[in-house]
Amino acid sequence: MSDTTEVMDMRPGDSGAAAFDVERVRADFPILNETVHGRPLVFLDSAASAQKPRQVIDTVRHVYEHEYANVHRGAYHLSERATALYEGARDKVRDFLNARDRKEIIFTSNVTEAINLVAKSWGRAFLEEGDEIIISEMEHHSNIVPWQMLRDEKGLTLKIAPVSDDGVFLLDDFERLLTERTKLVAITHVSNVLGTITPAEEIVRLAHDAGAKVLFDGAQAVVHMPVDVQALDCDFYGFTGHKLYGPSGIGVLYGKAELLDAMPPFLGGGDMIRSVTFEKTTYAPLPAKFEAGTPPIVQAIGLGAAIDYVSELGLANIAAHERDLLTYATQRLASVEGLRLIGTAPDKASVASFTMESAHPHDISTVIDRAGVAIRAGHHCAEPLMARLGLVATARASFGIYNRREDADVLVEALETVREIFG
Ligand code: 7TS
Repeated sequence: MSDTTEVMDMRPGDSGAAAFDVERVRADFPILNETVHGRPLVFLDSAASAQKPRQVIDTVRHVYEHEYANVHRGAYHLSERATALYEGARDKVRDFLNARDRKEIIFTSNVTEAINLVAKSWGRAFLEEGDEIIISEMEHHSNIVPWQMLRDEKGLTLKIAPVSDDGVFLLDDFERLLTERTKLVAITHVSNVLGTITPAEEIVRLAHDAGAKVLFDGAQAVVHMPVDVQALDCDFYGFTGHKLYGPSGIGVLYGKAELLDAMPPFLGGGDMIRSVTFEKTTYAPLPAKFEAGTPPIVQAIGLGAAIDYVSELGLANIAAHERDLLTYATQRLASVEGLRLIGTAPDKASVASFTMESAHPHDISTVIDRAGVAIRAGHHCAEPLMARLGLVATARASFGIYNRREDADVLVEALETVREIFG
């Protein structure tokens, strides 16, 4: 974060990230022309699901109108074209994550399914009673529940790495949890509630030194910063398309080839087999082994278009733009009397959770909706984190590529109305 003097000098019209033309970006998102209760939409809930640029919408429409058929099946022109587009999207994801090989990219329906795939396939095959898995206090339910289910099925131990009151991942405490029985560390790369960017490189180094594999839930990370799975050296990495300005219904699991090769299939059915008789089935090689049934064809192609879109903007430019927004919004929010920011780690993505003395987060959200401002209120599918922080809910404003400083101003103005109503 910039120093205070710089922050105090900021004005709404300033461009903090020169390489980034936010107005040009905004022009690509048709939904930003909507009005809500007669007011221009101020969308601050991209952490739940991001809006889609024209380039993604047009791609999806074009495929349905001109290039749609089932993939990997037909020896006819249209099916071959759809297959080329679908497999082309896999190449884009490979590039985006800098995976070594395209067969390390498995399409799923979302990150939840990606994590479940690892739990149900790798976990069932390779973990034994008494083995340990470490997650953290700030996980989304989708990186908690699959491991609890596996724990109960196999007699494992689930250990919880703590975070500090301000939302910092406590690396020393994490290190102390590692033992020779630790087989997996499954941690979020960016917290959806606190915005904390976890120290991924150090987590991998410590976990690998202890002989454990590492999975990152990258749902909130890939949207805010460049991710290189080879540089990270993580074993699994999952993300979800709809937060990355792509369609819903598509997610990605990256896994190191040697691990995915050794893992049994997750779901059985068409497309994942080499041959089937009633006595015995042999399985297709990667990545098909993990893609049973007709996949989310157009969603994957749409994700490819979203990756093209953010790559053209540049993930480093996006990160700089959002850092500027977070700094500005943090300073503006701090001016609201009775408002408490939840999650103030120094290394943080553009997510601002807060509570207000006078109003419940649901009331905050309902009141500011009247001003056209969309935020999320609730436990954010992170109930254990809420319990750890002694809260039942927070209000959360999350900033994406199309947000500008004015959005933070409208938010703060609307929060002043909340204060007037609730005292
Ligand atoms: N992991 C993290 C860190 C998330 O933020 C989310 C969604 C998920 C996993 C699940 O993603 P899905 O696409 O599989 O559903 N988070 C949120 C949120 O913060 N508000 O709504 C959804």
